[in-house]
Amino acid sequence: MSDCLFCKIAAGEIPAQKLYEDDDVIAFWDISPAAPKHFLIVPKKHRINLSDLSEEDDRLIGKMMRVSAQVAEENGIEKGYRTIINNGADAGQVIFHLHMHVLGGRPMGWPPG
Ligand code: IU
Repeated sequence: MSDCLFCKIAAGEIPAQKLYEDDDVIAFWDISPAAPKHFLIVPKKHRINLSDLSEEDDRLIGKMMRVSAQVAEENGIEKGYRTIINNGADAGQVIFHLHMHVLGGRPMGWPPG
């Protein structure tokens, strides 16, 4: 999508502090971190959120999960990190391109706000 910020980051048109990239996904530090370590896992394909997925995306979601663990380990938070996907405005989604938050480096409360 031409006016989507995360599509532009995925295409390398807008810079980000990249942590991982392959043909399907990109991971980069969140610009406004909510924890000492906070990065995003973003599929390169434009999908709005989980509600926008079809069966053909199953492999992609699996990769997002696996890469989140890999990047968490590479950045020293493998002992405890939280993954969050905000789906829809009521859940706090502000960027309407699917992304998974990965947060670590501090104790996490429950339930989340
Ligand atoms: P949300 O789940 O849509 O609420 O999360 C969007 C995130 O994208 C949020 O944590 C922002 O800080 C983050 N972000 C970013 O990393 N880089 C940007 O240029 C912009 C937002 I705009």
